Amino acid sequence: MALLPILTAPDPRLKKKSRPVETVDADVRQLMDDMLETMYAAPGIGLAAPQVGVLKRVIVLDIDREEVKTGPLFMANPEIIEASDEDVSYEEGCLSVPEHYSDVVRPAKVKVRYLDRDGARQEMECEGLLATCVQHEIDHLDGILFVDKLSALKRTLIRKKIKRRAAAATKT
Ligand code: K1U
Ligand code: ZN
Repeated sequence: MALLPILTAPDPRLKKKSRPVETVDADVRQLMDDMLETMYAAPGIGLAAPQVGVLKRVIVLDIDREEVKTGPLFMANPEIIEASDEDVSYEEGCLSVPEHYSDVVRPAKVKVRYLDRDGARQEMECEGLLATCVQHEIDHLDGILFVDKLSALKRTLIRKKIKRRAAAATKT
């Protein structure tokens, strides 16, 4: 397994749409394993392939909170096939937008269809933090960051901070 570098905004690869995986073969399984190790090391509770510069529709998650412990989840070509009318607001973070946290409103429950690490078709009902996290990761596959879902004012403030930090990093 290998630790992969995590891209941070404003890297243009984070804004691209990822391609579906044709089959879950040994290369895809290796990518999933490397992403899981990278996510644990970060540390984080989810990671999408574009965050490590790979434009494939692959995500990994592992939620370990008092109320829910999922263990490692590997999903290729995840798609939301049902979403609740009820919404919830959750304070989200993102490994590609470090040190910024903001409340994002999303459907409270979703049903996700995906291929697992063995290439078998699965469906999973998600709620709570798992529902929030799986939607956040699927957004990454469509080039959407959580900051894109905030009010224009909040988004502008965060983008200014990101640009200032990127400019400072090039001077050092
Ligand atoms: O996609 C990502 O960048 C990962 C992100 C997932 C996420 C977190 C919260 C709400 C929605 C999506 C993270 O994992 S940020 C780090 C984080 O939440 C965390 C880190 C250590 C322990 C517990 C949580
Ligand atoms: Zn993220």
